[in-house]
Amino acid sequence: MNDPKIYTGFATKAIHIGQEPEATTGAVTVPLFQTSTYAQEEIGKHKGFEYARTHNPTRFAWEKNLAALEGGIAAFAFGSGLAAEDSLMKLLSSGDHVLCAEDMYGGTFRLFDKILTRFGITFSYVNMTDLNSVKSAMQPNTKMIYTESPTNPMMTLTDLAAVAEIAHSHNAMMVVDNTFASPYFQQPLALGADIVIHSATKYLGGHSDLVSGIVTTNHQDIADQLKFIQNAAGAVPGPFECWLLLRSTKTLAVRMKQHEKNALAVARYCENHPKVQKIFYPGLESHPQHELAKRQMKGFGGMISIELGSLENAKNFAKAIRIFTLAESLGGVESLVCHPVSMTHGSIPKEKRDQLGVTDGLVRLSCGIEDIEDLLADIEQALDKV
Ligand code: P1T
Repeated sequence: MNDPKIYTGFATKAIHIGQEPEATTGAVTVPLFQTSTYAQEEIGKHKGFEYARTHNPTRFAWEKNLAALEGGIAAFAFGSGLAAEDSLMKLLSSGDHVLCAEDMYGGTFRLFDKILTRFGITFSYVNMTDLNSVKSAMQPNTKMIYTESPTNPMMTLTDLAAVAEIAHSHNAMMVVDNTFASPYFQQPLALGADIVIHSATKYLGGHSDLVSGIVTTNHQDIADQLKFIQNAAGAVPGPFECWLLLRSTKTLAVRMKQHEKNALAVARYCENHPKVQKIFYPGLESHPQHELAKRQMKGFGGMISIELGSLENAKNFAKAIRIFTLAESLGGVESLVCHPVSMTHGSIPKEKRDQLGVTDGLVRLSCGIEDIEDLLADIEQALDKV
């Protein structure tokens, strides 16, 4: 029953790996080990569990599960996506350089630009779609390439295999934030990335009821260092978040299919709507990287950005929309709408935002799994008010 070889499909792995029936009682759901410490029989004699920052069976189950879904050899869970990023940056030292995608979640940029630079790590930002720019931006001390694909919020893709090759030719690590795609649609390790990071707050959690993060790798030396950092720096999640994530991952495959189905219908509707000036969704044939999306992803996900032309138009749309809730975050079963300039990307300098297309009129849609007829009717009436 516990032979991992029988778990071949994604949904089967999600439901079973790390989620084996519990040994003592046979409980089919992994128990919530809500404890900070473990009784020791005598000095130096214990069951392998000493203290819950280091050892927690519920967290171990979630880490094993996610590693299997991404094709990693191990995963390490953290208290948020940003805590995961901060901890993985501790793989680096003062004097190291990181080459980053210029289009990323605003909080990631803020962490790098406002905090980590103070520790002597340098960051530069390039257009990851231009491989020549990536190559020429590599420096002798570049230890890491860091990208998101698709990006938040412009839905730009990185050619993960090609950029991983550039990273490796410079002995640098390739890190991919896979939050938008989820492992159901994209598995960067198989394309050559060395580390995958997630804001598990999003599709992995899937119900807008937790904040968490996770990192996985397919290299033993990196896994050993991450394990050390996770324990030594201590940014671990609580066991309840891990328990919720184990519950959520069981439906990841069915949720992602429905997110994508709804997003594609919303994107096709918006693409032909006169009030929508531009649309960014890799599943549309008109997306400049649609062919790359088909090559490196198994689907296109549930996130769409639309350009409505002005702050006033964006405000009117956000005010009128009813089923989509105006809120930060994404990836939950309920549809959300976000205004990146004022909400998630405020820490990116305005000139940079303008250059990337993160304008006052840009609105980001996280398409949930409600009935598509209701979502389309809601978007129709909200666009009428624009
Ligand atoms: O919020 P947290 O769990 O700490 O994750 C940070 C993060 C990392 N990577 C990406 C791609 C993200 O989108 C995020 C968080 N993003 C939002 C809250 C948002 O609304 O875009």
